[in-house]
Amino acid sequence: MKVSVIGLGYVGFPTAVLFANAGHEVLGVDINENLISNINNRMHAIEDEQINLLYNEVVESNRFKADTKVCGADVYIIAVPTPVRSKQIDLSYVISACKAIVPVLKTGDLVIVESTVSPGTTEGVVKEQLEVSGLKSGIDFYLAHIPERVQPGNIYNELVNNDRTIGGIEERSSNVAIDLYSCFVKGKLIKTDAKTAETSKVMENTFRDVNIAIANEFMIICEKIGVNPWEAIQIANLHPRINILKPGPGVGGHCIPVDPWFLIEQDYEESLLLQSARSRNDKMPLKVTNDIVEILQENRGRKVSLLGCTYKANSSDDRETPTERIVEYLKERGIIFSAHDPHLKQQWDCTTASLKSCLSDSDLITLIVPHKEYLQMKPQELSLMTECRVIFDCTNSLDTSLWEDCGFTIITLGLRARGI
Ligand code: SAJ
Repeated sequence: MKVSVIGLGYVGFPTAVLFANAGHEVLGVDINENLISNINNRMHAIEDEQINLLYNEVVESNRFKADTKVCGADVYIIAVPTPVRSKQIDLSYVISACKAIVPVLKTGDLVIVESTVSPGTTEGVVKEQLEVSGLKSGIDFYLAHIPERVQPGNIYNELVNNDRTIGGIEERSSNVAIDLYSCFVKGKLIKTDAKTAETSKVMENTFRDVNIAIANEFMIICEKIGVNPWEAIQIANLHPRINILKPGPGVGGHCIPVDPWFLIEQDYEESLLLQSARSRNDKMPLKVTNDIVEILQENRGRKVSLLGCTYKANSSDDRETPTERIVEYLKERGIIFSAHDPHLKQQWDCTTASLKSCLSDSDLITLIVPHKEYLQMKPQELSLMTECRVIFDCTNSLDTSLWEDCGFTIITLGLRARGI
Protein backbone atom coordinates (compact mmCIF):
# COMPACT_ATOMS: atom_id res chain seq x y z
CA MET A 1 0.00 0.00 0.00
CA LYS A 2 0.97 3.64 -0.35
CA VAL A 3 1.35 5.09 3.13
CA SER A 4 1.75 8.81 3.73
CA VAL A 5 3.09 9.82 7.15
CA ILE A 6 2.47 13.51 7.88
CA GLY A 7 4.92 14.91 10.46
CA LEU A 8 8.39 13.34 10.57
CA GLY A 9 9.36 14.06 14.16
CA TYR A 10 9.96 11.83 17.20
CA VAL A 11 7.08 9.51 16.26
CA GLY A 12 6.35 10.04 12.55
CA PHE A 13 9.87 9.34 11.30
CA PRO A 14 10.39 5.94 12.98
CA THR A 15 6.79 4.96 12.15
CA ALA A 16 7.40 5.77 8.46
CA VAL A 17 10.60 3.68 8.52
CA LEU A 18 8.82 0.68 10.02
CA PHE A 19 5.96 0.79 7.50
CA ALA A 20 8.52 0.99 4.66
CA ASN A 21 10.50 -1.85 6.18
CA ALA A 22 7.31 -3.94 6.30
CA GLY A 23 7.04 -3.57 2.50
CA HIS A 24 4.79 -0.53 2.05
CA GLU A 25 5.64 2.38 -0.24
CA VAL A 26 6.03 5.29 2.18
CA LEU A 27 5.97 9.02 1.55
CA GLY A 28 6.93 11.06 4.58
CA VAL A 29 5.70 14.66 4.68
CA ASP A 30 7.01 17.55 6.74
CA ILE A 31 7.04 21.36 6.47
CA ASN A 32 10.75 21.45 7.37
CA GLU A 33 12.58 21.53 4.01
CA ASN A 34 15.95 20.93 5.61
CA LEU A 35 14.68 17.78 7.25
CA ILE A 36 13.19 16.55 3.96
CA SER A 37 16.46 17.05 2.12
CA ASN A 38 18.45 15.35 4.91
CA ILE A 39 16.07 12.37 4.97
CA ASN A 40 16.20 11.90 1.18
CA ASN A 41 20.00 12.18 1.19
CA ARG A 42 20.36 9.64 4.00
CA MET A 43 21.79 12.31 6.28
CA HIS A 44 19.20 12.03 9.03
CA ALA A 45 19.73 10.10 12.27
CA ILE A 46 17.84 9.71 15.53
CA GLU A 47 18.77 8.30 18.94
CA ASP A 48 17.92 4.73 17.95
CA GLU A 49 20.46 2.64 16.06
CA GLN A 50 17.97 0.02 14.88
CA ILE A 51 15.73 2.69 13.29
CA ASN A 52 18.79 4.39 11.71
CA LEU A 53 19.88 1.10 10.18
CA LEU A 54 16.44 0.33 8.71
CA TYR A 55 16.07 3.95 7.52
CA ASN A 56 19.20 3.66 5.41
CA GLU A 57 17.96 0.41 3.89
CA VAL A 58 14.46 1.69 3.03
CA VAL A 59 15.73 4.92 1.47
CA GLU A 60 18.28 3.01 -0.58
CA SER A 61 15.63 0.60 -1.83
CA ASN A 62 13.30 3.52 -2.72
CA ARG A 63 10.59 2.42 -0.29
CA PHE A 64 10.81 5.64 1.72
CA LYS A 65 10.84 9.15 0.28
CA ALA A 66 10.13 12.47 1.91
CA ASP A 67 8.48 15.63 0.56
CA THR A 68 6.92 18.85 1.75
CA LYS A 69 3.62 18.09 0.00
CA VAL A 70 0.99 15.43 0.66
CA CYS A 71 0.41 13.24 -2.43
CA GLY A 72 -2.25 10.62 -3.11
CA ALA A 73 -1.89 7.47 -0.98
CA ASP A 74 -4.07 4.67 0.46
CA VAL A 75 -3.28 5.45 4.10
CA TYR A 76 -2.59 8.81 5.77
CA ILE A 77 -1.01 8.86 9.22
CA ILE A 78 -1.13 12.19 11.06
CA ALA A 79 1.80 12.46 13.50
CA VAL A 80 2.13 16.22 13.96
CA PRO A 81 2.60 18.06 17.28
CA THR A 82 -0.36 19.19 19.40
CA PRO A 83 1.34 21.75 21.67
CA VAL A 84 -0.21 23.36 24.71
CA ARG A 85 0.03 27.15 24.71
CA SER A 86 -1.06 29.02 27.85
CA LYS A 87 -2.85 25.86 29.06
CA GLN A 88 -4.83 25.65 25.76
CA ILE A 89 -4.36 22.85 23.22
CA ASP A 90 -3.25 24.04 19.79
CA LEU A 91 -4.84 21.79 17.14
CA SER A 92 -3.69 23.88 14.19
CA TYR A 93 -1.10 21.36 12.91
CA VAL A 94 -3.68 18.55 12.94
CA ILE A 95 -6.16 20.76 11.09
CA SER A 96 -3.51 21.73 8.49
CA ALA A 97 -2.72 18.04 7.97
CA CYS A 98 -6.43 17.29 7.40
CA LYS A 99 -6.70 20.18 4.93
CA ALA A 100 -3.70 18.82 3.02
CA ILE A 101 -5.29 15.34 2.83
CA VAL A 102 -8.72 16.57 1.60
CA PRO A 103 -7.78 17.20 -2.08
CA VAL A 104 -6.23 13.71 -2.47
CA LEU A 105 -8.60 11.65 -0.28
CA LYS A 106 -10.43 8.92 -2.23
CA THR A 107 -12.90 6.11 -1.57
CA GLY A 108 -11.42 3.24 0.46
CA ASP A 109 -8.62 5.30 2.07
CA LEU A 110 -7.71 5.04 5.75
CA VAL A 111 -6.80 8.09 7.88
CA ILE A 112 -5.08 7.55 11.23
CA VAL A 113 -4.51 10.17 13.92
CA GLU A 114 -1.41 9.27 15.98
CA SER A 115 -0.98 12.76 17.45
CA THR A 116 -2.18 13.06 21.04
CA VAL A 117 -5.56 14.81 20.96
CA SER A 118 -8.39 15.63 23.36
CA PRO A 119 -11.20 13.10 23.76
CA GLY A 120 -13.67 13.59 20.90
CA THR A 121 -11.24 15.24 18.44
CA THR A 122 -11.07 12.40 15.88
CA GLU A 123 -14.86 12.03 15.65
CA GLY A 124 -15.26 15.82 15.88
CA VAL A 125 -12.85 18.28 14.25
CA VAL A 126 -10.82 15.68 12.27
CA LYS A 127 -13.86 13.98 10.76
CA GLU A 128 -15.48 17.33 9.98
CA GLN A 129 -12.33 18.61 8.23
CA LEU A 130 -11.88 15.43 6.18
CA GLU A 131 -15.55 15.33 5.11
CA VAL A 132 -15.02 18.66 3.33
CA SER A 133 -13.79 16.28 0.59
CA GLY A 134 -17.41 15.25 0.04
CA LEU A 135 -16.61 11.71 1.22
CA LYS A 136 -18.34 10.25 4.31
CA SER A 137 -16.23 8.75 7.09
CA GLY A 138 -17.08 5.17 8.00
CA ILE A 139 -18.71 4.76 4.57
CA ASP A 140 -16.34 6.13 1.92
CA PHE A 141 -13.16 6.28 3.99
CA TYR A 142 -11.98 4.84 7.30
CA LEU A 143 -10.83 6.86 10.29
CA ALA A 144 -9.14 5.84 13.57
CA HIS A 145 -7.09 7.17 16.47
CA ILE A 146 -4.01 5.07 17.25
CA PRO A 147 -2.00 6.82 19.93
CA GLU A 148 1.77 6.33 20.09
CA ARG A 149 3.38 5.03 23.29
CA VAL A 150 7.12 5.26 22.69
CA GLN A 151 9.97 6.25 24.99
CA PRO A 152 12.69 8.36 23.34
CA GLY A 153 15.86 6.27 23.15
CA ASN A 154 13.98 2.97 22.97
CA ILE A 155 11.78 3.69 20.00
CA TYR A 156 12.27 0.63 17.78
CA ASN A 157 11.68 -1.77 20.62
CA GLU A 158 8.61 0.09 21.90
CA LEU A 159 7.05 0.67 18.46
CA VAL A 160 7.33 -3.01 17.67
CA ASN A 161 6.62 -4.63 21.03
CA ASN A 162 4.23 -2.33 22.92
CA ASP A 163 0.51 -3.04 22.80
CA ARG A 164 -1.37 -0.47 20.69
CA THR A 165 -4.83 0.95 21.14
CA ILE A 166 -6.84 0.97 17.92
CA GLY A 167 -9.75 3.38 18.15
CA GLY A 168 -11.83 3.39 14.99
CA ILE A 169 -14.78 5.76 14.59
CA GLU A 170 -16.75 2.55 13.82
CA GLU A 171 -16.00 -1.18 13.65
CA ARG A 172 -14.74 -1.34 10.06
CA SER A 173 -12.27 1.49 10.58
CA SER A 174 -10.81 -0.39 13.58
CA ASN A 175 -10.55 -3.62 11.60
CA VAL A 176 -8.81 -2.00 8.61
CA ALA A 177 -6.38 -0.23 10.97
CA ILE A 178 -5.64 -3.49 12.83
CA ASP A 179 -4.80 -5.17 9.52
CA LEU A 180 -2.40 -2.36 8.67
CA TYR A 181 -0.55 -2.10 12.02
CA SER A 182 -0.15 -5.86 12.34
CA CYS A 183 2.53 -5.60 9.61
CA PHE A 184 5.09 -4.52 12.21
CA VAL A 185 3.47 -4.44 15.69
CA LYS A 186 4.16 -7.60 17.69
CA GLY A 187 2.30 -6.33 20.79
CA LYS A 188 -1.48 -6.73 21.15
CA LEU A 189 -3.72 -4.53 19.00
CA ILE A 190 -6.55 -3.53 21.31
CA LYS A 191 -9.79 -2.58 19.62
CA THR A 192 -11.89 0.25 21.03
CA ASP A 193 -13.66 3.39 19.83
CA ALA A 194 -11.83 6.62 18.94
CA LYS A 195 -12.91 8.60 22.02
CA THR A 196 -11.89 5.83 24.44
CA ALA A 197 -8.50 5.54 22.67
CA GLU A 198 -7.98 9.31 22.98
CA THR A 199 -8.97 9.24 26.65
CA SER A 200 -6.83 6.26 27.67
CA LYS A 201 -3.73 7.75 25.99
CA VAL A 202 -3.92 10.96 27.99
CA MET A 203 -4.88 9.01 31.13
CA GLU A 204 -1.59 7.07 30.90
CA ASN A 205 0.61 10.15 30.96
CA THR A 206 -1.64 11.93 33.46
CA PHE A 207 -1.33 8.97 35.83
CA ARG A 208 2.46 9.28 35.59
CA ASP A 209 2.31 13.03 36.24
CA VAL A 210 0.14 12.53 39.33
CA ASN A 211 2.38 9.71 40.58
CA ILE A 212 5.53 11.85 40.19
CA ALA A 213 3.71 14.75 41.89
CA ILE A 214 2.90 12.58 44.91
CA ALA A 215 6.55 11.46 45.07
CA ASN A 216 7.64 15.12 44.99
CA GLU A 217 5.11 16.08 47.65
CA PHE A 218 6.15 13.16 49.88
CA MET A 219 9.75 14.35 49.49
CA ILE A 220 8.90 17.90 50.57
CA ILE A 221 6.89 16.71 53.60
CA CYS A 222 9.58 14.18 54.59
CA GLU A 223 12.23 16.87 54.37
CA LYS A 224 10.19 19.08 56.68
CA ILE A 225 9.68 16.36 59.30
CA GLY A 226 13.23 15.01 59.15
CA VAL A 227 12.56 11.68 57.41
CA ASN A 228 14.66 10.40 54.50
CA PRO A 229 12.09 10.43 51.64
CA TRP A 230 14.12 8.07 49.45
CA GLU A 231 14.22 5.45 52.15
CA ALA A 232 10.55 5.94 53.09
CA ILE A 233 9.45 5.60 49.44
CA GLN A 234 11.63 2.52 48.96
CA ILE A 235 10.05 0.88 51.99
CA ALA A 236 6.50 1.86 50.95
CA ASN A 237 7.18 0.34 47.52
CA LEU A 238 7.84 -3.05 49.12
CA HIS A 239 4.07 -3.27 49.59
CA PRO A 240 2.90 -5.44 46.67
CA ARG A 241 0.33 -2.90 45.45
CA ILE A 242 2.37 0.31 45.84
CA ASN A 243 4.66 1.82 43.20
CA ILE A 244 5.58 5.42 43.99
CA LEU A 245 7.81 7.02 41.34
CA LYS A 246 10.87 9.15 42.06
CA PRO A 247 11.03 12.73 43.33
CA GLY A 248 13.20 14.98 41.20
CA PRO A 249 13.84 18.47 39.84
CA GLY A 250 10.55 18.54 37.91
CA VAL A 251 8.81 16.93 34.96
CA GLY A 252 9.83 17.74 31.41
CA GLY A 253 9.48 16.43 27.88
CA HIS A 254 6.66 16.82 25.46
CA CYS A 255 4.27 14.30 27.00
CA ILE A 256 3.91 14.12 30.77
CA PRO A 257 3.70 17.89 31.47
CA VAL A 258 1.43 18.42 28.44
CA ASP A 259 -1.06 15.55 28.31
CA PRO A 260 -2.93 16.25 31.58
CA TRP A 261 -4.21 19.45 29.94
CA PHE A 262 -6.14 17.37 27.39
CA LEU A 263 -8.22 16.07 30.33
CA ILE A 264 -8.19 19.23 32.45
CA GLU A 265 -9.68 21.26 29.60
CA GLN A 266 -12.69 18.86 29.58
CA ASP A 267 -13.72 20.03 33.05
CA TYR A 268 -11.73 22.77 34.81
CA GLU A 269 -14.01 22.73 37.87
CA GLU A 270 -13.69 19.02 38.61
CA SER A 271 -10.12 18.22 37.53
CA LEU A 272 -8.77 19.40 40.89
CA LEU A 273 -6.28 16.59 41.44
CA LEU A 274 -4.84 16.85 37.93
CA GLN A 275 -4.36 20.62 38.16
CA SER A 276 -2.82 20.26 41.57
CA ALA A 277 -0.36 17.59 40.35
CA ARG A 278 0.61 19.85 37.45
CA SER A 279 1.29 22.73 39.77
CA ARG A 280 3.22 20.52 42.26
CA ASN A 281 5.54 19.29 39.47
CA ASP A 282 5.82 22.76 37.94
CA LYS A 283 7.04 24.14 41.27
CA MET A 284 9.97 21.70 41.50
CA PRO A 285 12.49 23.83 39.53
CA LEU A 286 11.77 26.65 41.99
CA LYS A 287 12.37 24.33 44.97
CA VAL A 288 15.71 23.25 43.41
CA THR A 289 16.65 26.90 42.80
CA ASN A 290 15.83 27.85 46.41
CA ASP A 291 17.96 24.93 47.61
CA ILE A 292 20.86 26.01 45.36
CA VAL A 293 20.71 29.58 46.64
CA GLU A 294 20.64 28.41 50.28
CA ILE A 295 23.48 25.93 49.82
CA LEU A 296 25.58 28.64 48.17
CA GLN A 297 24.86 31.00 51.08
CA GLU A 298 25.67 28.33 53.68
CA ASN A 299 29.00 27.64 51.94
CA ARG A 300 29.73 31.33 51.25
CA GLY A 301 29.85 30.42 47.59
CA ARG A 302 29.00 32.47 44.50
CA LYS A 303 28.92 30.21 41.47
CA VAL A 304 26.89 27.08 40.73
CA SER A 305 27.58 24.63 37.87
CA LEU A 306 24.48 22.89 36.53
CA LEU A 307 25.03 19.40 35.12
CA GLY A 308 22.32 18.18 32.73
CA CYS A 309 20.04 20.30 30.57
CA THR A 310 17.80 17.78 28.80
CA TYR A 311 14.45 16.68 30.24
CA LYS A 312 15.71 13.26 31.28
CA ALA A 313 18.82 11.12 31.48
CA ASN A 314 20.60 10.02 28.30
CA SER A 315 18.22 11.88 25.99
CA SER A 316 19.10 14.88 23.81
CA ASP A 317 15.55 16.25 24.05
CA ASP A 318 15.45 19.56 25.90
CA ARG A 319 11.76 20.37 25.42
CA GLU A 320 10.06 21.64 28.60
CA THR A 321 13.16 20.72 30.57
CA PRO A 322 13.24 21.67 34.28
CA THR A 323 16.85 22.94 33.85
CA GLU A 324 15.60 25.75 31.61
CA ARG A 325 13.34 26.98 34.42
CA ILE A 326 16.16 26.69 36.98
CA VAL A 327 18.34 28.80 34.65
CA GLU A 328 15.60 31.47 34.45
CA TYR A 329 15.20 31.59 38.24
CA LEU A 330 18.97 31.80 38.80
CA LYS A 331 19.16 34.72 36.34
CA GLU A 332 16.31 36.49 38.18
CA ARG A 333 18.20 36.09 41.46
CA GLY A 334 21.48 37.30 39.94
CA ILE A 335 23.31 34.04 40.74
CA ILE A 336 26.45 33.27 38.74
CA PHE A 337 26.12 29.94 36.96
CA SER A 338 27.21 27.86 33.99
CA ALA A 339 25.77 24.66 32.59
CA HIS A 340 26.90 21.54 30.77
CA ASP A 341 25.24 18.65 28.95
CA PRO A 342 27.02 16.07 26.79
CA HIS A 343 23.72 15.13 25.06
CA LEU A 344 22.52 18.54 23.86
CA LYS A 345 22.41 18.77 20.07
CA GLN A 346 22.56 22.57 20.19
CA GLN A 347 24.39 24.36 22.97
CA TRP A 348 22.50 26.90 25.09
CA ASP A 349 23.82 30.42 25.78
CA CYS A 350 24.92 29.32 29.26
CA THR A 351 26.38 25.88 28.39
CA THR A 352 30.03 25.11 27.82
CA ALA A 353 31.12 22.28 25.55
CA SER A 354 33.66 21.03 28.09
CA LEU A 355 32.78 19.95 31.61
CA LYS A 356 36.04 21.38 32.91
CA SER A 357 35.19 24.92 31.79
CA CYS A 358 31.68 24.61 33.24
CA LEU A 359 33.25 23.69 36.59
CA SER A 360 35.76 26.52 36.58
CA ASP A 361 35.50 28.68 39.77
CA SER A 362 32.53 26.67 40.88
CA ASP A 363 31.40 26.64 44.51
CA LEU A 364 28.58 24.14 44.02
CA ILE A 365 28.00 21.39 41.47
CA THR A 366 24.32 20.60 40.95
CA LEU A 367 23.61 17.28 39.25
CA ILE A 368 20.19 17.86 37.71
CA VAL A 369 20.06 15.12 35.05
CA PRO A 370 21.82 11.82 35.85
CA HIS A 371 23.30 11.20 32.38
CA LYS A 372 25.48 8.08 32.18
CA GLU A 373 28.56 10.25 31.49
CA TYR A 374 28.17 11.86 34.94
CA LEU A 375 27.37 8.64 36.78
CA GLN A 376 30.34 6.83 35.23
CA MET A 377 32.73 9.52 36.42
CA LYS A 378 34.98 8.63 39.37
CA PRO A 379 35.44 11.12 42.25
CA GLN A 380 39.18 11.24 41.45
CA GLU A 381 38.46 12.32 37.84
CA LEU A 382 36.19 15.13 38.99
CA SER A 383 38.72 16.24 41.62
CA LEU A 384 41.24 16.86 38.83
CA MET A 385 38.81 19.20 37.03
CA THR A 386 37.72 21.39 39.94
CA GLU A 387 38.48 22.39 43.50
CA CYS A 388 34.77 22.40 44.33
CA ARG A 389 33.84 19.59 46.70
CA VAL A 390 30.11 20.17 47.22
CA ILE A 391 27.60 18.33 45.01
CA PHE A 392 23.82 18.79 45.13
CA ASP A 393 22.29 15.57 43.74
CA CYS A 394 18.72 16.24 42.56
CA THR A 395 17.82 12.63 41.74
CA ASN A 396 19.64 10.65 44.45
CA SER A 397 21.78 9.05 41.76
CA LEU A 398 25.27 9.24 43.30
CA ASP A 399 26.81 6.69 45.63
CA THR A 400 27.07 9.07 48.59
CA SER A 401 29.55 7.08 50.69
CA LEU A 402 31.90 6.52 47.72
CA TRP A 403 32.01 10.27 46.99
CA GLU A 404 32.20 11.30 50.64
CA ASP A 405 35.12 8.91 51.21
CA CYS A 406 36.93 10.89 48.50
CA GLY A 407 36.38 14.22 50.23
CA PHE A 408 33.15 15.41 48.60
CA THR A 409 30.06 16.60 50.46
CA ILE A 410 26.93 15.17 48.83
CA ILE A 411 23.64 16.96 49.48
CA THR A 412 20.69 14.97 48.18
CA LEU A 413 17.36 16.55 47.21
CA GLY A 414 14.97 16.08 50.12
CA LEU A 415 17.73 15.58 52.67
CA ARG A 416 18.96 19.16 52.89
CA ALA A 417 16.79 20.36 55.76
CA ARG A 418 17.27 17.26 57.88
CA GLY A 419 20.05 18.85 59.85
CA ILE A 420 22.30 15.81 59.63
N1 SAJ B 1 10.38 11.71 36.10
C1 SAJ B 1 10.47 11.93 37.48
N2 SAJ B 1 10.34 10.86 38.33
C2 SAJ B 1 10.14 9.60 37.85
C3 SAJ B 1 10.03 9.38 36.46
C4 SAJ B 1 10.15 10.47 35.61
O1 SAJ B 1 10.67 13.06 37.94
O2 SAJ B 1 10.06 8.67 38.68
C5 SAJ B 1 10.51 12.83 35.16
C6 SAJ B 1 11.64 12.65 34.15
O3 SAJ B 1 12.86 13.07 34.67
C7 SAJ B 1 11.15 13.52 33.01
C8 SAJ B 1 9.63 13.39 33.06
O4 SAJ B 1 9.34 12.88 34.36
O5 SAJ B 1 11.48 14.88 33.21
C9 SAJ B 1 9.02 12.51 32.00
O6 SAJ B 1 9.80 11.34 31.79
P1 SAJ B 1 9.14 9.90 31.57
O7 SAJ B 1 10.23 8.93 31.38
O8 SAJ B 1 8.19 9.63 32.68
O9 SAJ B 1 8.24 10.05 30.29
P2 SAJ B 1 8.46 10.47 28.73
O10 SAJ B 1 7.86 11.84 28.56
O11 SAJ B 1 9.85 10.28 28.28
O12 SAJ B 1 7.54 9.40 27.99
C10 SAJ B 1 6.17 9.22 28.36
C11 SAJ B 1 5.91 7.72 28.50
N3 SAJ B 1 4.63 7.51 29.16
C12 SAJ B 1 4.53 6.71 30.22
O13 SAJ B 1 5.45 6.12 30.73
C13 SAJ B 1 3.14 6.57 30.78
C14 SAJ B 1 5.94 7.09 27.12
O14 SAJ B 1 5.58 5.72 27.17
C15 SAJ B 1 4.96 7.84 26.18
O15 SAJ B 1 5.00 7.30 24.87
C16 SAJ B 1 5.40 9.26 26.09
O16 SAJ B 1 5.33 9.82 27.40
C17 SAJ B 1 4.47 9.97 25.11
O17 SAJ B 1 4.90 10.22 23.97
O18 SAJ B 1 3.30 10.19 25.42
